[in-house]
Amino acid sequence: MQVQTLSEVTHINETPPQLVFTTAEAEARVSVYSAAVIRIQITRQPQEPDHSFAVIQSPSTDKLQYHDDGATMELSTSALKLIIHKAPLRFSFYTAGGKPLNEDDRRYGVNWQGERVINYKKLYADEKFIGLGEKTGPLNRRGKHYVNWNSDVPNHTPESDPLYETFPFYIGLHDGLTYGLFFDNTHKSYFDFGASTDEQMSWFGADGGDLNYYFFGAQSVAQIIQDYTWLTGRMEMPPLWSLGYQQCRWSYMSAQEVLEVAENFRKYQIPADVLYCDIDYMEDFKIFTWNKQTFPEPKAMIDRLKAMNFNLVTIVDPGIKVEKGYPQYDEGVDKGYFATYPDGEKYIGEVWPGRCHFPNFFNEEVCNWWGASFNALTEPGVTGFWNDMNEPAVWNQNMPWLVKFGDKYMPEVRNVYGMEMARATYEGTRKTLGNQRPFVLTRAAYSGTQRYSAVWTGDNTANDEHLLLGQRLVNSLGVTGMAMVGVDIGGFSGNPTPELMVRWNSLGVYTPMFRNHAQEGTIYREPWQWGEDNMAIIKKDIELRYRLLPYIYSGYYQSAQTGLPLSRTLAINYTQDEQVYEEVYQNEFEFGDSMLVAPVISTANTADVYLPEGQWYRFNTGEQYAGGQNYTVAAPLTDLPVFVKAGAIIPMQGVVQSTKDAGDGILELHIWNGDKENSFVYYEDDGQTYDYQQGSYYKRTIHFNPAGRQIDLSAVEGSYLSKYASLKLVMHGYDELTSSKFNDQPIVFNFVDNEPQDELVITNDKMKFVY
Ligand code: MIG
Repeated sequence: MQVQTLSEVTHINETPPQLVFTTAEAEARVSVYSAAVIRIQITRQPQEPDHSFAVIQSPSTDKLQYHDDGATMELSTSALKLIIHKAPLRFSFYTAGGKPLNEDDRRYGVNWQGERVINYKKLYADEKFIGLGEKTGPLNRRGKHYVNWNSDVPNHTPESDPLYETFPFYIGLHDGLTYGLFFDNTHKSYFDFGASTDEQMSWFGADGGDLNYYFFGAQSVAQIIQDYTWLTGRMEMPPLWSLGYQQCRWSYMSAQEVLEVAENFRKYQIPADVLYCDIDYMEDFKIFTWNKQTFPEPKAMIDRLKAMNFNLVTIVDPGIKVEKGYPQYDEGVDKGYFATYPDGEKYIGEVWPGRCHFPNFFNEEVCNWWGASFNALTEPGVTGFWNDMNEPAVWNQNMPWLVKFGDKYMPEVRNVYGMEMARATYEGTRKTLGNQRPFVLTRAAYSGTQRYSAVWTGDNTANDEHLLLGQRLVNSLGVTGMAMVGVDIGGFSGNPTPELMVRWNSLGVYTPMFRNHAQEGTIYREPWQWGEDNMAIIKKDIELRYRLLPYIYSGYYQSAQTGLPLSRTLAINYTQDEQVYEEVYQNEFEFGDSMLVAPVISTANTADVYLPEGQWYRFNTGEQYAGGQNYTVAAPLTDLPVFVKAGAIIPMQGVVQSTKDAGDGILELHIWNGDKENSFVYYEDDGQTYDYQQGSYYKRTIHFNPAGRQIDLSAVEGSYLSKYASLKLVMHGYDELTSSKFNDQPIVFNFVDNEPQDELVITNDKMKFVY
């Protein structure tokens, strides 16, 4: 094997927007994307046209600021300093103030081992690492090694690696500083945070391709996430219905069964919005078909679901059954749309339908064809599209490395196949659904997938370890830009105990996507399968999810604007607090701006929780806690430990049975007493179309000013009319409040905890309360 280490610079050339450093074996190109985002691309290949599946920005065209000091060159922006050592060529990043953030290992720097390329970095004594998306293991990934190679891993454990998705982006933390690094390379890749190097180095690399990375130098984790999602894109507003409760199963076997499930939700008055058809709705698992015996009239079924305010999501797998007369097969063969061996023979792998071909989603024409096929689903009224098996999975997992997708060999593009399928699905269904927002859910993904799809974490297991693991995966995916994430609530394989089902459902309330799903052969999981007492708890929790939707939807607006996820590991906002990385506390997360949730296993009825700095209230009891401390708190199955920050502003609504219910038209504005000012951006739109992109939204800032004993609602922006006509203020943590002023007119209040005052008519103008 030939091993090479990047050697000394022989030539430097500025070809805007790049600085190009030539060495005997390679070329290194440095470009600035923004003050805090610098790209380094080191290649031994002749320059190819620049292409990325993830990145949607281009380098800045501002003149590069640098000076040559002989042995080094210094490139600077307002946020970063990059010192380029010339002999040998090594890169060191510093803050603008000159503090070291990230430095190449001086001995090995960038190194090739055959086609494999690795970048060795200095490991700082106190350095921690978070990120990499869907990765098992602890919140702090120091001392761990990870591989990215999208894989179908049923029955994975809390240590299994790799799983289904690739997000080669991490955030490093040391000396009170923060940086991010996105290694944009779709080959099989590796991240090693000081495992097996006797604390000498951290490193990342891939089996092929360029050493191509983006360095983020913002000095807060939240800002790094914003910068990373600026570079790779943010989610759109999801359809509101997808934020309601979702009930899935492998499989509801007939239209009749689907309808019965829907009827039961309405009969028991358990709110729900979404039902799923897993693979058995198809004819012989042929994608874009319906089983004529069991789903004879899909449109009639979906019409009845619609009448009950349900949306339907159907599954699609990439494998197209080899069968003459099946239109997707015939057309795909005719037009050469499938993956092949190098001699052009079509690759065959076995999956659910038997022998299958696999669409080449790296070709736009194939994507358009795939997208148009969704007519078979959208015509009868399907609005959600679940992309499974797109790692791509084939039985035994051994798709040969020889397989080609167009001119790309499988090892080069495997990690991005699922994302491209999700993109084709999203773009196709956006066309067929007109102005309606499609809901796309994918199992395999790569950085940037947030632009097209939600993800779920694959086939988990019905036990407490997976409940906790699932939360860490959700939190970690949030760091890498995936805001819309779910886990199979209850656990996919195995049977949950009733306690686990109840507990996991209560955590589902605070999961960005709230979906209950189960493997074939397991016991039924619907809320009424658990006995009356358990059903009552499950129902109450699902009702709470619906009560919180105004807060959650506004939270998604924030995600769409900034890339900040709804479920936030405490490492995002309490980065320098050592406690948040402790094993007992590492699963805790903030849900939106104002809530903190501590996941608890089903067999415990107390929980050790850590509350970071500040003042906190228990959401359900109003009990107050001083932050910066740990507590053992009660955690009965009826009350997951959830806390709200002093000063919290949480808009809620009354219980509705689905997101399409008109409700009572009352918006509740809950405020928790505290001594710090706070504000919250409230957002609403029609929840289903793209009209919001044309200004049809309703947005206002709610401001809480405890010193002035005042609450202000700014004037409304946007042309959408709120569905709420009146407002109830609910003040928590105050003694009785009886008199106050509304828009300078005295009014009589009687609003203590959960005892709102009379309703006030909401106007679009500024509103002011003084208490
Ligand atoms: O080989 O469609 O992860 O959610 O229920 C299993 C059947 C295929 C795997 C998915 C799971 C889904 C199941 N699928």
